[in-house]
Amino acid sequence: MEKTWRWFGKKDQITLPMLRQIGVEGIVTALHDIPNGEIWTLEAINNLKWYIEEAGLHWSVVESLPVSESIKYGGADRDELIEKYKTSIANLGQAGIRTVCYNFMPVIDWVRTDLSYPSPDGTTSLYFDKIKFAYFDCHILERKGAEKAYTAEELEKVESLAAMITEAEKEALIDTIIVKTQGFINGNIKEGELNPVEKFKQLLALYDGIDRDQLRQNMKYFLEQVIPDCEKYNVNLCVHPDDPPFQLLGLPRIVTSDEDIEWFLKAVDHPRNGLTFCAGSLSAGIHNDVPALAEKYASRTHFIHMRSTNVLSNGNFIEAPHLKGRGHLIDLVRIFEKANPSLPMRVDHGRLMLGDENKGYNPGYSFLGRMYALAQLDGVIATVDEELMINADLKE
Ligand code: DNO
Repeated sequence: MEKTWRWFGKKDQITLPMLRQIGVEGIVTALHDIPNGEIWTLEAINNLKWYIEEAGLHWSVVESLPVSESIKYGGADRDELIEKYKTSIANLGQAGIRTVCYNFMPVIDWVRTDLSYPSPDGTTSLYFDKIKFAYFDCHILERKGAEKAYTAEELEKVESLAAMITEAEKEALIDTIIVKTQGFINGNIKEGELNPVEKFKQLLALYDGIDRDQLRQNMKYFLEQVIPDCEKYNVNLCVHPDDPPFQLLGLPRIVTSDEDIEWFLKAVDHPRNGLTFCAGSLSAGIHNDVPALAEKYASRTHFIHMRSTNVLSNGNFIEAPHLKGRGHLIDLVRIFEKANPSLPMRVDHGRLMLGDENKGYNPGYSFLGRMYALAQLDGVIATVDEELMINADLKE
């Protein structure tokens, strides 16, 4: 595997020279300053590419080239936006950047309710609490019909929470779910948005009447137009699974399971149409057997996210230490090293440890926590490579 790292551009306090010191080989980044839906010009791409190369690294993967909301729900301007997307793909291909990650999640990208959930060892990690999320859905968004998504027992717990939650806790929950986790990844709601809940409700309304089938058709429509350009410009396009991989807030989510993955790969059956194998996202769905999915889809995987979770009996999930939990990352290294030892891989979502918590990193993207996980994975990769007798030349 190529060891890559998600770097948030020139403003990232974790600098490229720091990354070289810890054994990172390739960079995963995006043109974060370009508004969603606008063209990535060759000039802007090359500027960042050369900056990375001057530090002795290379730009391995784009994460993400965001797919505008209108392409997902099928708005009137979707063809125009797809044309712009195609131009960005062509420019990336011309600059020699071969792997582009995106997602097809309506309105909201990844979802967590806590950004620093304490572990007994003193580190903290990200957490999803189903009751807090249901409270957000039923009491903050006041979504019509929301109660149908939860059991009577869960709704009872939601009411108990509603009776004791403070205003400050409520604000923090809103900030976590729709602002802090979304802004830094070019999401719909940015830091500083004055009325995030109202904005969020308007976005949800765009999907009224759009079910899983319709969203699938819209994804197919998008892929049918974009994949020929990926072929022409030698770009691997790889969708990120929905995180978490289940339905939320009445929105359709269509990259959640074996059946879903098989569907979109067949919808446009071309090697350029592939998957970002995010072990963390997939493992948060109790229906997913992560190593089995890796075996099945290794040949259509273009990029790997190494992360793991544990799903609790009450429906909550927690980010597990990287070598534990439902992700089974050791098995995944074996599977992917055998399939293609040059696949780009990044560790995802480190814990906050040893002072990370005071640095203001983007949620999930600590320095020491991620470096620790990378070192763990590095050891596993070296061991597996020896087992498989993969030599250094093969990894060129
Ligand atoms: C969160 C990330 C996601 C991911 C996008 C890819 O930490 O895993 O935001 O980058 O979904 O499009």
